[in-house]
Amino acid sequence: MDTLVATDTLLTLTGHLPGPARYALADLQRLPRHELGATAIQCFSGRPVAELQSLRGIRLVDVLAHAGFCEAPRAELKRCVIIGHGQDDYQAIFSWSELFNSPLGDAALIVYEQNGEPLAGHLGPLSLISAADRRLGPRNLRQLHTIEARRL
Ligand SMILES: Nc1nc2c(c(=O)[nH]1)N[C@H]1C(S)=C(S)[C@@H](COP(=O)(O)O)O[C@H]1N2
Ligand SMILES: [Mo]
Repeated sequence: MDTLVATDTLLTLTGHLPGPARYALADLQRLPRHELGATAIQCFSGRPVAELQSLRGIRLVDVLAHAGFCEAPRAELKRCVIIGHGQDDYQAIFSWSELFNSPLGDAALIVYEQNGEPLAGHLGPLSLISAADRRLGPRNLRQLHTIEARRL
């Protein structure tokens, strides 16, 4: 694992990992970038929340791999859930299987830019999105600060 910049931490990875890992924006931007085009965010109720032109970030699987999560035996990984925590204690929850063994994982992103701009105000500086979900509201977590790998 690369040496990480501990100051200006925007994201912490904790839980079932070789050790906690802290990421500043510059650390995240060194991971492979992933972009989404026009994206409609709706609540599970169908209420429109936002129409975005573009999003830019990194895949959740890439940051988990970077932090050493995938080094655990697969029997343990299969029992893990990945929880994104927001500042307001809202949580977005994924399983190892959907992230690492389904197409859904390709589109589960930690976002640092929307419409070409850093995430402003109550949205950021980081958010999560699971762009292959039917309705994107529930796992479009604002103000993401921690990713927890929890073994059940
Ligand atoms: N941090 C955080 N992110 C969140 C939520 C929340 O309560 N807290 N609600 C989610 C849900 S279910 C929806 S539909 C949208 C709602 O966005 P809005 O509050 O801008 O309408 O944010 C999503 N992201
Ligand atoms: Mo929602």
